Amino acid sequence: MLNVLEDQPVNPVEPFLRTDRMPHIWCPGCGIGTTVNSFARALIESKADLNSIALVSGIGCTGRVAGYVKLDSFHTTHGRAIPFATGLKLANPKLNVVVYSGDGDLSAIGGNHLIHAARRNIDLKVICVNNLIYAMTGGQTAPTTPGHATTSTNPYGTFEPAFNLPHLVDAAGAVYVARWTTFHVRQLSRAISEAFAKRGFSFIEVISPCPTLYQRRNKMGDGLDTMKYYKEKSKVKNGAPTGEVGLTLNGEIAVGKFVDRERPDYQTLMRAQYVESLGERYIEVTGDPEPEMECACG
Ligand SMILES: Cc1ncc(C[n+]2csc(CCOP(=O)(O)OP(=O)(O)O)c2C)c(N)n1
Ligand code: SF4
Ligand SMILES: [Mg+2]
Repeated sequence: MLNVLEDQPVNPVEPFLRTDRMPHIWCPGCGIGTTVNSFARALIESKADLNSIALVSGIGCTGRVAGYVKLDSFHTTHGRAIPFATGLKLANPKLNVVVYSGDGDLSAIGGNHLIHAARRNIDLKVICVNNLIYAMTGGQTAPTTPGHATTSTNPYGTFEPAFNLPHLVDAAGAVYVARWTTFHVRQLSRAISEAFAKRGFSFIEVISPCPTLYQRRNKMGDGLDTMKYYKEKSKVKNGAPTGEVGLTLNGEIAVGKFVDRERPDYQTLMRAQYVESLGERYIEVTGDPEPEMECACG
């Protein structure tokens, strides 16, 4: 007899998820789950060794990703995903460390860590889900909110100049910088695979809808309306100067790979410096387990 449940095809992304944690907390039409789908597909395409990956999130709706992926994952404090990830990478250089967090977590409270990790060229792959607000806490204005947008803290419209995140991390020294939207699922997967193949600080911004707060307050419709909006407004501009890709309330969304360059990463520079200064006295941190110590007491 046909067992309908057992004969259901398994979604290729399912093995990468902690399905026991479902249903997830994200609202209908939210873009965060779409980004996780692209991330899982990038893991499949890049044939990444899942045991070598650690994923670190901060706090926010996006920060919940750490709880849903079936990887070694860490849900850290607000704004501290990058320093936590930096510690992981330094202690175990063989790890592929992914930071997966929101625009507020990474560029507001965590903004200082973001620019210094880019400057130092720490080997991290940062995926920033940019829904243009602090969603989890009620849709407050973030450093990424475009001028004139309405938020819970600016009900008459924002007037602060917003961060252009690709420009910020480019200027600070990131070696790979791309932006896609949740409409561009394949391009996003490819960008994540490329970041996995790159050594140094990679930053992928994903413009993503928050239909519950940002889209609703700005009369932009639901999740599907936003997909149509992204399709209509996006323009692929690979290699565009990042100073020219800032976002506005209803203007063009420049997407593409903006930066792809080579620069020695933090650990390469650290090793060279210590070898020069200490010679044979330098003992490299490998992340391998310490050899068993013999007990002096016999
Ligand atoms: C130290 C501290 N300050 C403030 C908060 C409240 N808080 C939680 S999430 C968040 C904003 C998250 O925004 P974002 O990173 O953009 O994530 P989103 O929810 O939009 O995905 C804030 C301010 C907190 N948890 N800890
Ligand atoms: S509040 Fe916004 S960002 Fe958070 S889960 Fe709902 S739609 Fe997504
Ligand atoms: Mg946000």
